[in-house]
This record gives sequence, C-alpha cells and structure tokens, in this order.
Amino acid sequence: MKGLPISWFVLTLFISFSVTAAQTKATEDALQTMNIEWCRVPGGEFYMGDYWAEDEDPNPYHKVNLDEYYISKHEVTNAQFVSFLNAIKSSITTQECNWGGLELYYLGNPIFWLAQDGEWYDRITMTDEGYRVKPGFEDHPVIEVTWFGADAFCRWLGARLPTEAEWEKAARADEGGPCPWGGFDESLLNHGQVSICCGEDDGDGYLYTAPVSKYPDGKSPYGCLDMAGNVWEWCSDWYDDNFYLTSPDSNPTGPEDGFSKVLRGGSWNSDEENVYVYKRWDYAPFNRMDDLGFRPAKSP
Ligand SMILES: [Ca+2]
Ligand SMILES: [Ca+2]
Repeated sequence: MKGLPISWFVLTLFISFSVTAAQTKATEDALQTMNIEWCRVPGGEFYMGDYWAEDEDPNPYHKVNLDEYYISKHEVTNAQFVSFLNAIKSSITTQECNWGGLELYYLGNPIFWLAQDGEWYDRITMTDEGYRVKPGFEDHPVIEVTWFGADAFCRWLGARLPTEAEWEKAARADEGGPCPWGGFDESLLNHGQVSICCGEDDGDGYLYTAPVSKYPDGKSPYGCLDMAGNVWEWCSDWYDDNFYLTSPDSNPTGPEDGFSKVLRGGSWNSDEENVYVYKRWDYAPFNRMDDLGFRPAKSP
C-alpha cells in the first residue's frame, strides 16, 4: 500500500506529460499546416504619412528608420485561424451574445465572434470534433476577430502583430503612389462594396471578402498582397491622432496606452481614399467587424 501514492504520482505525472506532449504535438502539426509565406523588409529609412497633408493634418509626411523584419505575404485565412482555434480549443470558453452567436474567450479576453446565423459572415462553425471552415472559404481572410485574437494567434505562431510603421513600410517602401503598386487602379484590389460608395460591386467579382491570393498584380514593393482592401488589418500600436507629431525617428511602437488599436489598409467595404497606404483608422481591441482581419510579422 505504501507504494500507491508514488504510483499515483508517477501515473499523474505520466498523464500530465502525455497531455502536454499531445498539445505540443497538436501545435506543431498545426504550425506545419499553417504555411505562412513571409516577405522580408530590409532595415532602413522610409517616408511615412501623407505627402499632401496640410498644416493641421495629424498625418504628416515624416522619415522613419526601421530595423529589418518579416511580414506575412497574405492576410491570415479562415483555414489558418481554425488551425489555431483547434490547437487551443481546450482553453477556449464561450459566452452567448445578446445579439446572437457566441463570443470565444481565451486567456481572459474575447478573441472571436462565432456568428451561427447563416449570414454571409458566418464562415467558421463549432462542432463536437472542433472548429471548421465553411467549404469554399478556407482561403478567404478571417474576419470577426478581435485585436486580442489577432495578438494571441501571432504569439502562438512565435510571431507578433506588425507595428503601424512596419505595416506602412511593407505596403509602400519608398515609392510614391497612394497604393502599394502606385496610383489607384480598381482592378488591383477588392474594395468598395454596396452601401458605402460604389453600388453592387460585381466589377471585381467579390461582394465581400476575396481569396487572399486573388490580386497578385496588386502587390506591394516587398511582395505583400491585399495591403489595399479585402480586410482592414490590426496593428500592434495603440492609436493616437497626434502620435506622428512626437513619434521617435527609429522603430516607433506607438503610444504607451490608449483606448483603441490601429487599423490599416481598408477593406471590401471601403471607398478609394480609405485604402491608401497612409490612411489611419482605429477600433477598440475587444471589438470585431465583418471587414477586419490581420497579418503577422516577426523580427529576424
Ligand atoms: Ca469587391
Ligand atoms: Ca488588407
């Protein structure tokens, strides 16, 4: 009988080790299938902001120096986000929302809204076996993800969200136009849906999101796609209207704190000026939208 507690201890240790090993294996498998393509952005200076900004404009053109980094070629897709959800599913809790659907929580924060109402944005479902993408939408960008969800995905990947300055340099380098490829050209991006500006947007074939590889000619100087349109993208920085007036010259990371996080790039729902490379927008980190996603970055 004396040996029983030790046996139990060993057995518990073994089970705990096996569960941890199984989780690690699940994470490794999920990371293998992730297949994130990275674009390298060399270190150095670039000009950030609006060249045409006037005196009172909070978005002045200014020189910024950044260290080398890598940023995802694409916005994170539904398939990639579902791999993340399945790898962490034992740690996810859910809460029903008054307006329908389920809020998913992870490490105390809301990370994703599971729509469950059959509308067009209802693209990820929860089953007894785990999370699934609605067939046909695997390579569309994930939407309805909070800043906390985007941040958690990046950390799980061993990466991080880009800073606002990193996002902008990846989108424009030192080239002059307002779009990643130069001057505005509506054939090179997914933007401008129904009610906002342009009527039924069948010109580009996608009323809402488009697959992330759909506009290869709309790439940025460093090879990133959909940096204009498709979905807005979360950045790591807190937002401040006037941050550029006091921003450090090298590797700015945004204000110390704030109420909302920076969004960049415009979406399927934006008009022309909202997809410009220097356009700034913001949203509270616990909120999500049907035209807001993200892409990860990492340091070498
Ligand atoms: Ca469209
Ligand atoms: Ca985008």
